[in-house]
Amino acid sequence: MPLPEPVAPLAIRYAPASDALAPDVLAAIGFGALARDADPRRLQVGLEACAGSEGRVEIWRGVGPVRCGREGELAWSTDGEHLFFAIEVDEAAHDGIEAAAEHAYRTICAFVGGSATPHFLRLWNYLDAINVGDGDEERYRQFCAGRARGMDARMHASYPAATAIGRRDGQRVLQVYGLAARVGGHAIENPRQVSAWRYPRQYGPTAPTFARGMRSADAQLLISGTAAVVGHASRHDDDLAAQVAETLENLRSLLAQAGAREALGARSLLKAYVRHPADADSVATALRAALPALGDLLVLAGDICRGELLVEIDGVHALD
Ligand code: 3EB
Repeated sequence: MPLPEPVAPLAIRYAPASDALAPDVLAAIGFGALARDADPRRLQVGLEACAGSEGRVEIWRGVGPVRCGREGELAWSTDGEHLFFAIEVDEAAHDGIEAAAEHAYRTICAFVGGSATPHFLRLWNYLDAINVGDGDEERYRQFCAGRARGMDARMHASYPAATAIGRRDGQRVLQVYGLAARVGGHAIENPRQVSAWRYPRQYGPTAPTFARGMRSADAQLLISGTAAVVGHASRHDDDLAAQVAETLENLRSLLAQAGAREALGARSLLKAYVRHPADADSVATALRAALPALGDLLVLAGDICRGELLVEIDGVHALD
């Protein structure tokens, strides 16, 4: 069988906000109060940007002219190789976060699975008050249960990379957006970490269903939200600097597993989520010191899905 032809890469960068989007832009993701834009390519994630990231926008540029639109609740755009999709689901209309997550994933799986770009690579999930609720009633755990129920068999066969982060805007609206492609990627697990879908019962009745990373056909490593979790256990409770250092070890291990030729640095873009906005500057300083050549960094205030975790990092790294 011939190998799939190489695909020109999706270009991701963090840029100052701009009014008009160029015709090859697939997505423009801003941060701040939830707002719906007339352009389906624009999404506003309800997290506060900090440590110099204020006003910046994550821009995805496709490899040619982009078509975009809305279908039902979904916003989408495609260049024929890549698909951006986004959905915002009102929890009240679905009797809570669990059913809202199920609905979001069912809707996404139906749309993407029926498109010319049916291969999921990466998903981002943002929900209000992620740590509210005790034990198995915690909203993150309910989200995990609904997400898993809404996933179709193809997604259960190979989980995409993902991030799940808590907002504090009091808006009970689940935001899910993601990237799919015409050509499938290759999921990567982290040898330092138990695969999330194999987490033991103590973390909830339904394990989180995501891969630690995804190598796309255009040779990018899409890095899932990564925190100071080793094996399945959280490390360095309440020690910010040690959590950052442990998270960097996890990222290095993931890159090695993905066969990255270069270390984290000039070919990497990272997004750091900090539980306490007051930690934003020290996390940015620590990351810049550890990775002086880093391509770019965004720091956002957001809650991590385990109460003891203070910081989580996701991003993208060019592999070739
Ligand atoms: C962890 O390692 C930290 O539920 O989609 C990271 C990335 C985390 C994605 C998700 C959760 C998710 O378990 C939490």
